[in-house]
Amino acid sequence: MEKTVLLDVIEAPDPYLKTVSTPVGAVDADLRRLMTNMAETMYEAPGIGLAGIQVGVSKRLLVMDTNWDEATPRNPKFIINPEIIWASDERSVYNEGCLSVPEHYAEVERPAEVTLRYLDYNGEQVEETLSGLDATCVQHEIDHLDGVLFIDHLSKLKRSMIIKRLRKTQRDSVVL
Ligand code: GNR
Ligand code: NI
Repeated sequence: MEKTVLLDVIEAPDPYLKTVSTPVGAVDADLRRLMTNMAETMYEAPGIGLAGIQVGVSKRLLVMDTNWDEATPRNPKFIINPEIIWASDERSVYNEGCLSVPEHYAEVERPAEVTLRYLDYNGEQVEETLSGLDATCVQHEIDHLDGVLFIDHLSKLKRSMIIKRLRKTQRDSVVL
């Protein structure tokens, strides 16, 4: 087993985060190594999900694990080329955060349940219905694959306030 590598997470307003990611061609050893490194980066952050584009890879893949804590073993879900094939009319609201929008949180409304079709870690096709935080998280991640951040679901005023604060934090953290 090779050593895992922690990846740098790109932060807004970096325009790279607006990239629409392209489908993965083959689920091979290189892709699995990338996904393992993404999972390690997610757990270290810590976060409950991570999309390729956040670590500079514009491919349609994400990792998530909404259940883990110190007492629960890690059980990352690897999701490649996801498609939402059904979404509930029922909505749910969650106070979302994002590793690419550090220290900012806001309520976002999304379908409460979604059915997905995707390829797993082994390249096998899976269909499954997610609800609760899993449904919220996977929709947040699929948004990343389409170049969309949770702040894009907010009013223009709230979004621009957050962007302004992010720019200030980034300016203040530059070491001269
Ligand atoms: O760690 C994360 N928490 C979170 C909380 C509510 C809704 C979505 C998320 S995903 C986020 C990690 C991240 O930025 N994934 O892209
Ligand atoms: Ni995010």
